[in-house]
Amino acid sequence: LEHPARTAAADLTLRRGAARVLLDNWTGTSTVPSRTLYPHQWSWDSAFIAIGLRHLSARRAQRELESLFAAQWGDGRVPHIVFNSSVPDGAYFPSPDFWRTSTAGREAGAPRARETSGIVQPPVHALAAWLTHRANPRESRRRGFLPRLYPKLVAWHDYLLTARDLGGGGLTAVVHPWEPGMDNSPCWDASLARVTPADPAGFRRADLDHGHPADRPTDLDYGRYVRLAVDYRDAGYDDRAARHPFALEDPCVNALLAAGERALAEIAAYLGEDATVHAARADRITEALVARLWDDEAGVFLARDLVGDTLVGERSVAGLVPLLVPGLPDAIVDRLVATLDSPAFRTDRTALVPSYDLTGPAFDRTRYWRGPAWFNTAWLIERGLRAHGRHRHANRIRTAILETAGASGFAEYVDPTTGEGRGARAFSWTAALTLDLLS
Ligand code: 9WN
Repeated sequence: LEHPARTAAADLTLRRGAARVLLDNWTGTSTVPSRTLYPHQWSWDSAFIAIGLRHLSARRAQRELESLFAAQWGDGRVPHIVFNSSVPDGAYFPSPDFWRTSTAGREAGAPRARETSGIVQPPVHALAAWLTHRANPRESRRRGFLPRLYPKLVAWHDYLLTARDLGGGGLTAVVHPWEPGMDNSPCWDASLARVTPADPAGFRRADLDHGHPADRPTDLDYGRYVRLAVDYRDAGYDDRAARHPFALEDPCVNALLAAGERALAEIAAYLGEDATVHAARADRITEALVARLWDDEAGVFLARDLVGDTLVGERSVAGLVPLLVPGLPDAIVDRLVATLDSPAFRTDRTALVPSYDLTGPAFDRTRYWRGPAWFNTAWLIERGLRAHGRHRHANRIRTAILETAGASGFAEYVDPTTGEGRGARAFSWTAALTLDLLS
């Protein structure tokens, strides 16, 4: 009744296709985002994947998160990639011999027996853990899932809110464009312009073996990504010692942290631990998000560049994701919904939200995070709209996710003006979040 355009038969076919992707991409302990482009374990991918996988196998979904947290560092950080040692070095760049975390990250508590990256990704994990638990509380209890994971989730959030509160305003900062998970967003352009790119002769991009150059970041972007990562590595991944020429507060990352603290409050209450500390933290992050990143004129949250202490005047999907945060002031929710409905973020072709302002100067309909619509951000916004009672808007996005995921073969992202798939196919979080919306 809610979605008259879709039939039960279409949903069943879609569910089977999504399940197939997740089964094919499972390695035995975790799920690769893509067999071709991303043959290791990624941090926020694993969280989204668990959210879908819980409907197929609660046990696998738990293991997805457990395998990621098994590579957590002593200082609490959860690395953005956990490398699979059986995959050849040349299959993905940058590989373990670039990050060298088991040696360079020793002071910061990097695992000695595993290779990982040294940077982080958005904290979707507490939410994923709570949703995974709720999918099958008996299996969760039997395996002691939450009692084992809870202290690790707390240490992870502690890292983000202490070592990474570089602005001192109660928000967490990203120090590399790979950290917010939206690598080449126009929001980073001005900050990245200050970074001297590394010599392109010093590295080889494996992504171009599988991805079309027009759909991927440029060589100049990569030169800067490499420079920032090498400098961080050479500072021992120590946030006090590192210079951090690139340091920003991102609204999507901080919204996920606030939502994550709400999830931790639920987990703590369930375990009989003190839930009030998490609820208070969620309130504080929400207040800081509004005070430091809300721009009423732009109608979205903006990133704050901590080097110049200025808001970045580019509107991206990251600025709409705070819809996910419970307790956001009503006036801001109204304004965000109006922005979603405006020509900047709404197309006739697909209700999937573009990653960047359709009317903005840097808009590019195929290039990765500079315009294409992604399924994870659409899912987060759908969830946020629903939580704020905006069911009509939420339904429109839900239908678009289902239609576009199926039609594109579970694409990594799509051209928002045509709905055409771009990037990898059989992409795990696209399949996982489709499955979640169907369940
Ligand atoms: C770098 C795995 C990851 C996602 C990111 C997405 C892309 C990597 C890359 O793929 O980034 O981390 O090589 O381009 O931008 O959000 O987690 O799916």
